[in-house]
Amino acid sequence: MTRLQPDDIRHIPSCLADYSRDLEKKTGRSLLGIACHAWGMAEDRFKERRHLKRICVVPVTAGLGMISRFSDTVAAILTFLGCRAIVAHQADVAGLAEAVEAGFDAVMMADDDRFVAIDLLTRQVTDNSDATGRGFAAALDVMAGRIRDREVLVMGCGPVGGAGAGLLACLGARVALLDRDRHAAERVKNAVSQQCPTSGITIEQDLDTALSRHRFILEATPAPDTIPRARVSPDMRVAAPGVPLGVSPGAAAVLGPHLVHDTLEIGVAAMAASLVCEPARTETNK
Ligand code: PYL
Repeated sequence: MTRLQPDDIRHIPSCLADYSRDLEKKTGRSLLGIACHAWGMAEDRFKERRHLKRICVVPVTAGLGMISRFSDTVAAILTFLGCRAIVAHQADVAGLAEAVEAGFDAVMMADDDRFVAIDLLTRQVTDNSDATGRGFAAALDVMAGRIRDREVLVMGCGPVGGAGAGLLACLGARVALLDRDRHAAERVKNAVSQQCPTSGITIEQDLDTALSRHRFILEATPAPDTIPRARVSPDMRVAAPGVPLGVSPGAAAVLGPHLVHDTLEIGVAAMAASLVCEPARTETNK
């Protein structure tokens, strides 16, 4: 997982309203709408319930330490969605204890390996990688005007790509996987086939061939410029959770409004939707 830098998130709190409007123009759904779609839940249900969960974001100093304004940015996204969220006054164990002792319903915290939302009552754990993969898959679904029966290329078979592939398969897409590590692709294929037995999952061998065959792409690699200008056309739709952005500047210019990418917003919003609405892990929502 790529570690965010302060410059990756500095802009987020002041741009959330514009970003949500931009998403609505691109996909027909707002940031809140895409987050709900990631779990197959209605926006009204989220709006009815979002005040019920008091969320405490706890900074974590372990490993490489805190990222400047990371916790504030997470709290800003939650607040923008109408959730009740604050950042703990202390970090680490003291911050977690502060949240529990103050009666918060959930905590969100990240070290260098995992970023999770924990419901302190139900004990549900929502991982940012899972939420991000589902959120961007949901964005691709609405960009495509429903992804059912469409062929989708998932680039990058890590936790984010795997979660996105799972939701896309459960939404009825014909998913093709691509990863430099074939074993990673095989692992995702096996996991998705169990999650969604009716899905027909294939594995692509070659990037250029795969890009030439697919209009709908989930780019979930940690590498820049995996999709070059020469391989894109205006009729393509790309959802790109990968950090840094895997679409080259030239390719992004061609795609224009048909590219969705961010560094934290959709993933955190999908975590919030999972916290607030506690989606039952049904077929689509596993
Ligand atoms: C959650 C992000 C999404 C992409 N990469 C992930 C990352 O940067 N993880 C590290 C987060 C560290 C946060 C730090 C703090 O400020 O609490 N421990």
